[in-house]
Amino acid sequence: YEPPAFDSKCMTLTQCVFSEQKKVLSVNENLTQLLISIQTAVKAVSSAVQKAELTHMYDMDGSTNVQGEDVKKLDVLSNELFINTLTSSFKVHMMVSKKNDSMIEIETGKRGRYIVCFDPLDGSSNIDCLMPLGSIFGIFRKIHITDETNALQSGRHLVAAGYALYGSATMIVLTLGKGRGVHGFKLDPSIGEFMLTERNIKIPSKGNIYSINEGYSHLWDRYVREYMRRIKNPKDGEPYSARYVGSMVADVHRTLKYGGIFMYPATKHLPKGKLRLLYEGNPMAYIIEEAGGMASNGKIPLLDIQPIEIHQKTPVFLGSKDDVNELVKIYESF
Ligand code: P6P
Repeated sequence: YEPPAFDSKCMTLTQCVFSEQKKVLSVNENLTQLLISIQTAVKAVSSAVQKAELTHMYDMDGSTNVQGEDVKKLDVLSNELFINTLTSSFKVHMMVSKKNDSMIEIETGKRGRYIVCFDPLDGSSNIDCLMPLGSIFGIFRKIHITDETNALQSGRHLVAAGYALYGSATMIVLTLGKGRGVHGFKLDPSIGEFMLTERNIKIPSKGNIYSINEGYSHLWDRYVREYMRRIKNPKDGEPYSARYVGSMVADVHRTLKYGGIFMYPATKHLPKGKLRLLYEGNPMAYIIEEAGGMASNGKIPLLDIQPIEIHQKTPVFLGSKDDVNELVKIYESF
């Protein structure tokens, strides 16, 4: 079954998702309501981020989160906005948030059929210096009675994934998978709608930008060091350029648009890497693969990993297919 191409005549994110749902009548997917709630959360977070300094939301709230990081007030607000809007959609059975130690149950009367794994405000260490921030989400259908296993589905079972980028504009990049492409929607604050601005985004098959925190180069595995040596001192062609914001959504969005490779490898002090599989690695991998790219933990595709713990970490190598493939081949040769 080849789903029809994305309906580019539609204008808003909600109209586009609704028209997509109408096409795939065989599966009574009802993501529209759920994605409306996510849009509401993103609009509210965007507003809070824009006004953070004016509303004294920059400073810490004095606690540390499950990741052991200092919690900023904006972190707390963003998490509550996502939890409350998703709960009030009546479409969510259970959630996993980066900011909550355990999974978030929904009261029985408000439960729906979807599982949402999200990072409500990624890159929050960059809040005070006005670097771009993001939100990341992945959506599964509920499959098991026992809740924990519902969240521990491999990325291949995602039914939708997306991110919001709070930068010079607020944007949602979304895919419903299954060949229906990756699409970009920019928030028009004057009407409060996300408008389709980039249809069927495809990542270049090869790029010339690498994105990694080189401060940890002495802690990388040999295959990563060898890959970096080759792209910085190529036998032929120009060396790659370095770009690293330190905010995953910003670094991945640039990689999606321009090509190249984003890497957060395992290091000696973080043997499983830093990024989390459920709400950072998998949603981004789902988007990148749908855009024609590749996402790996160095050995296997991220989407093939069978999760065993909701906050488990994974090394992340994603971007242009040729670039990620070259890294994986070096891993295999060691
Ligand atoms: P490092 C931000 O804190 C984050 O979780 C991701 O958004 C980003 O890619 C990564 O950590 C940056 O980590 O160790 O380079 O500062």
